[in-house]
Amino acid sequence: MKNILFAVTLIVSAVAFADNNGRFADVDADQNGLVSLEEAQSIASLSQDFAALDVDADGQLSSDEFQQF
Ligand SMILES: [Ca+2]
Ligand SMILES: [Ca+2]
Repeated sequence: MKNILFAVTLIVSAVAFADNNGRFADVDADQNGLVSLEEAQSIASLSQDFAALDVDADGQLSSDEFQQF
């Protein structure tokens, strides 16, 4: 039973990761490879976490910074 739960957890994590990767291109509306605060507004929780995610504080999220979301 525990093994099944573990497998389900792995699958859910993998799906969540793939979803996040796909989302970067969606959120990056002008496709410049960076997510601005304005672009981040399309996801409420992303705009809330924006300052924390923007590690180098340049006002843009790189794909690396976005992966932490
Ligand atoms: Ca952009
Ligand atoms: Ca940044």
